[in-house]
Amino acid sequence: MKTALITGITGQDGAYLAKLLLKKGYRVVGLLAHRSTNALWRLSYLNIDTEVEYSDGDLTDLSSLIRIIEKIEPDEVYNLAAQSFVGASWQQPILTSQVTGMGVLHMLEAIRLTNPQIKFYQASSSEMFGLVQQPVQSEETPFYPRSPYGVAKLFGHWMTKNYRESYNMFTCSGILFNHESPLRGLEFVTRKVTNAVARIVVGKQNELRLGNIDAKRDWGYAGDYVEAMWLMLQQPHPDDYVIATGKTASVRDMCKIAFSYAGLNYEDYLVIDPELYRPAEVDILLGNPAKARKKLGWEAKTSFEELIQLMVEADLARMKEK
Ligand code: NAP
Ligand code: F7E
Repeated sequence: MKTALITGITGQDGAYLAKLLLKKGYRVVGLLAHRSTNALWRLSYLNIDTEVEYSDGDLTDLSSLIRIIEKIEPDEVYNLAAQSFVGASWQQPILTSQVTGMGVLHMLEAIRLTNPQIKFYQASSSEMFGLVQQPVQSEETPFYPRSPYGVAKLFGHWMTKNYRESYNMFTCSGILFNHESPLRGLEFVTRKVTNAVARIVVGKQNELRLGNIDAKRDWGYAGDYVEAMWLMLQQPHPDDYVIATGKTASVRDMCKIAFSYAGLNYEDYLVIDPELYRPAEVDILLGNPAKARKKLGWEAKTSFEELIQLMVEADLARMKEK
């Protein structure tokens, strides 16, 4: 039986990845940073909260990472923990750099010092492309991050590559484009919209305030994307891969679809709030997943429309349960 350590186990991807690895027969241990009282809600939603083991630690505390790795002896480490909300990275640039950037180095060092044979996955991001240097972004596209979050991710990305080249360690970076689900945090735009639709339907809300609705993203389903993380660590050689759908849509398109599932017109509820604009925006992202398709046999299975429907339905169901 293989053991996997997942950091960010309480986040969206941590929950879906844990479910996938448990299904594959792994022993799954989650790094638990203990920040909220209801930290395990996503794992409970997927009915796996009691199947995962937990170990207390924090990505900013190298000693906690070394202690955990020595104790649980993982075969694979999936580093998903981060301050992952781009908007907050302007409010907390130093914290974001410490967790999302330096945290990666802490984990790489913890592995190098304990057992450099451990395979390592780093959650890199399309935010590293930022002000895009090519209309379609692949593994070869130059980076130009536009937020403290994107800059921090780029540090982690290059460290992951550097440890592969310096120490011959099995380290992989997945450059994942936006991926969403019913387990997405409420601060991100897709879930903010689908949750608002459900609240409007039951009369708990009568407007939705958004920022730049002309921004475009390559949006996929998180359940599909965690498969790619696992596949990367099963290859004969470590490498970096873009994971995307190859399609892009605007926030406006997404609103239109989400409201229409509930028989509503988004224009009747939307209020543009200049306060929600970001100091520097990533206007458009569009990924080319050809390498992942060819080398990993991976492709996105869920369409954008299916994804938004799934999210609206889940939020409507939650609203009815209350
Ligand atoms: P998420 O839902 O925000 O989860 C982030 C996780 O990191 C949470 O479990 C959080 O724990 C944990 N965390 C934060 N600070 C920590 C610290 N100092 N020590 C240990 N754990 C800490 O993010 P996600 O959407 O699942 O994304 C997973 C990873 O992929 C992140 O690294 C993100 O930046 C990256 N990524 C995401 C996307 C996307 O579209 N979702 C795309 C590209 C890359 P608490 O619950 O206790 O706060
Ligand atoms: O914003 C615009 C906003 O916060 C998407 C993270 O998972 O994906 C995510 O980062 C777009 C932006 O995601 C609101 O300006 C308009 O253009 O949902 P988001 P993100 O910034 O793309 C990448 C790949 C990651 O790695 C990150 O961890 O939507 N937008 N109005 C808004 N966004 C938010 N959040 N809220 C609004 O009211």
